[in-house]
Amino acid sequence: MDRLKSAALKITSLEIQGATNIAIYAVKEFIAFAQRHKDESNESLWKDLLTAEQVFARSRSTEPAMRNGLLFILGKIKHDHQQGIEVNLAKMVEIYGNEYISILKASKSQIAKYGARLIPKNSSEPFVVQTHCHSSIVEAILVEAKKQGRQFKVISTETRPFYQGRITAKKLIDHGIEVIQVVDSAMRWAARNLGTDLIIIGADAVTSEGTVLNKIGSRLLALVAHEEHIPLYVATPLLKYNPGTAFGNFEKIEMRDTVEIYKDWDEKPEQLKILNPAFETVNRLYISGVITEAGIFPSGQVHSNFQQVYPFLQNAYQSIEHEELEFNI
Ligand code: RUB
Repeated sequence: MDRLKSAALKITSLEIQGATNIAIYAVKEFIAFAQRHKDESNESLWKDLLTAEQVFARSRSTEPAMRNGLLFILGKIKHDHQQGIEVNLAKMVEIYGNEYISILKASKSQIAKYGARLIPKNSSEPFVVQTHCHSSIVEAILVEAKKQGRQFKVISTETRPFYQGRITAKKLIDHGIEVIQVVDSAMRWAARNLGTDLIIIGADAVTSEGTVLNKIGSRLLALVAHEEHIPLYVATPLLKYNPGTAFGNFEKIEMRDTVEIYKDWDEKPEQLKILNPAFETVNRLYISGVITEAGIFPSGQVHSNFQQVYPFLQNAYQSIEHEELEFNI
């Protein structure tokens, strides 16, 4: 369990960042945990898997793609058990874990293809795409568009306090894409003065009402998009959907340690209160569409598309919720 806890700490500390990377990393560590398990009995491993799931779920809130991954594995195993299929538990964690990772990776490639089409092939004016933070899915769209020969440049925000915008800038420049970086508070100025044509952001979570949760500053960018009449798209696999929101559960917004903000400020007054919310909500009214593996549509349709594409996950969530004592997830 100690190795699993240090893996979870890498998520908490942002050594592993971005919802998709976090989900893939957590699932791989979950598989490794099952394989390291000394006790041969399925009962004891099952109990420890439930604890391991909780360790990851608490490593960062606002990460349904990670939680859905663990639910996918546990739900499939439970389903097999109910069908009377007796299995080697560690092996099944590996099989279902790898299946989830494959689904997530395939979604990313599909989204990259759909999203790239939003950037015109032969634009007479230089096309400008603006983004915020670092989203590996947005990055995949832009890299795909570049591969297809589409001409554009990118405006990226620094994204304080962790400067994930630098990851975006570095990765895009490595692919030969022109990037202009601005401080977060210049996002409106940049949209207006640098001629932003399209805004694409990632997502950490999507609710049943079509609200998107993403890095703090995303709502601000959405308001800029609204004011400047710029289309704003959210690039997200359906697996970021939190099925619990359809039953009245809230997706929590992670509040991070305030030291991340003032660590290099020696003269911070003792009495000063600092807050460090990691994410914020973007109302569906500000979203032109979500770019998903099932196509591009309004964010309010994520719930029904999730049910259609991943009925197993929707059912697993419901059955597990009703059997909390037996399967406390
Ligand atoms: C990252 C962030 C990203 C989403 C989507 O925040 O908000 O936009 O996680 O990422 P943090 P992806 O750096 O705090 O994790 O598209 O890679 O899933």
